[in-house]
Amino acid sequence: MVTSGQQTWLWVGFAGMALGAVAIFLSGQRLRAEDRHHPVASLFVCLIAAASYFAMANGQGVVQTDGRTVFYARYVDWAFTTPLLLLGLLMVALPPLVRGGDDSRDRTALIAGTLGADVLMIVTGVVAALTRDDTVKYVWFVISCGFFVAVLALVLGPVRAAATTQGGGISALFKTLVTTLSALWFIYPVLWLLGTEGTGTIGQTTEVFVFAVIDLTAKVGFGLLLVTGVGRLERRAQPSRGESTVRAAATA
Ligand code: RET
Repeated sequence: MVTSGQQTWLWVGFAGMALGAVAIFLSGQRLRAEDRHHPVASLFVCLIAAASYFAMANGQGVVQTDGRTVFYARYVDWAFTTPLLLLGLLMVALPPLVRGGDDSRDRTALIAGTLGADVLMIVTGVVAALTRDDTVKYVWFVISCGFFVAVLALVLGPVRAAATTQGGGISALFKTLVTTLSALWFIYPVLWLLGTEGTGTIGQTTEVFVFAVIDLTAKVGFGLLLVTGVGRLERRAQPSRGESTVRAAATA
């Protein structure tokens, strides 16, 4: 059951995501046209989450399994928003292509690997949340954690290596973004274990509240950090007309 206390936090989540979408859109409008691809992923992250919070606040996307309340709407949200968050990060990290087709195939493989592992992390996570048998549930949880490790390994390995080959400005922005992202993403499996999906150590209202706070930070906070970071880089790199900031900063 969704209590009225939980509903309040879900409405706060909805309002925060909707306002976040407006804020990201407006800060995106202040970027040069050549750099306005950066806010797109972050904008849709907030819009998708706003839809998910709206559903949950109205009692939708929730099921009772084994006497536990599972908000499966969260996983629908995450299945789309976590790949988009990663795409936003990759758009900053990956340098402009130089060897046309060959580079672009390598790039596509890296993106496919990162997003593929991420989607599997969420899908196996929702299966874990909906499993009644405890042993099977924790096996799914461990499988999901394995995909989480794969995402982190790709982001902190080849993606970080690509970012550091670019100018100091881009690698500094990447460092800020990747530190924020990894610190926040670690909270999700911990909260899952402590919440109703896992051990039920913390109450459901606390869980709904903490999820709303980290969701807002990981989506709106991360999006604003990315867009304002690109804006700062834009002023420093002074790209020429028609040239993106990432390209100018990489060749500076
Ligand atoms: C689950 C449970 C199973 C184990 C793991 C999980 C990881 C979830 C993550 C979610 C990130 C969500 C974000 C949402 C947007 O703001 C599915 C909780 C590893 C990392 C960043």
